[in-house]
Amino acid sequence: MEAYQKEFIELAQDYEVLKFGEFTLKSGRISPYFFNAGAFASGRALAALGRCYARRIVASGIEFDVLLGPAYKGIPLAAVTAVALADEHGMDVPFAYNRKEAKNHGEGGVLVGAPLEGRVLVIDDVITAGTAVREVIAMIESAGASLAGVAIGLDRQERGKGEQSAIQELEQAYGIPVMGIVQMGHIIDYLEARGDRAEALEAMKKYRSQYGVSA
Ligand code: OMP
Repeated sequence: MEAYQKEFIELAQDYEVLKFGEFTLKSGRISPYFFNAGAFASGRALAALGRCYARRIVASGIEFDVLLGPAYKGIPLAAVTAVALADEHGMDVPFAYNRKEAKNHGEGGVLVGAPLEGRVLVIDDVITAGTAVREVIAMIESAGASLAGVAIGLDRQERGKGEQSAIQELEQAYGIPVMGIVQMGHIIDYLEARGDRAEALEAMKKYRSQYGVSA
C-alpha cells in the first residue's frame, strides 16, 4: 500500500467517512461498512482529499482534457482535485460539473464550467454496481465528448451483474481505466495490520466472500 493510500484510509476514519456496522446499499446488499464521502466536510479534509485524488491520477499516467464532477457529490471532489493538480503537480486542467435539473434562464443547460470537449476524466466517490457512473457516461456521450477514465475514492470490488466487478465491466464496456484511491482489499489489509476491530474485519471478509471479486 502506498503512503497516500494509508493516509486516505486514516483520513476517512478520522472524519467518519468510513464506518463499520450494518448498512443497506443502493444495490440492496447489506454491507458491514460504508463510505460516505459527504463527511469530508472541512477545509483540511477537502484539501487532503484533493491531494489523494491528484496523486492517484498522476500515478496512473492517464491523459485527459477536462475533469468532470457529477452532481452532487462529484462536484466538490472534482473541484478539490483540480486545485490539487494545479498546486501540487503544476497541471492547470479545465473543470466542469452538471446540474441535476436543466436551468432554462441565464446561461441555461445542465453543464457548468469548462466546455465538455475531448477526453473527460470523471471524478466520483464510490462505485458499487456502477449505476450512477453509467448515467454520467451517457451525459458525456450526448455532449459529443469521450470518456477518458473514472477516478473514485473507493473501489468496493463487488460483483456487478455477472462474475466480474462492476468496475471490470465498465473498463471492458468502455475501454477505459477506472481507478480507486483505495480498494476494499486495502481497508482489509489496513485493519489486519493494525490488529484492532476484529469484529469489523471478520464481517468485511465474510462480505467479500459473498459479493467480492478477487482482483
Ligand atoms: P452504484 O451506483 O451502485 O455504483 O453505487 C454508487 C453509489 O452508492 C454512490 O455514489 C453512493 O451514493 C452510494 N454508496 C456510497 O456512497 N458508499 C458506499 O460505501 C456504498 C454505496 C452504495 O450504496 O453502494
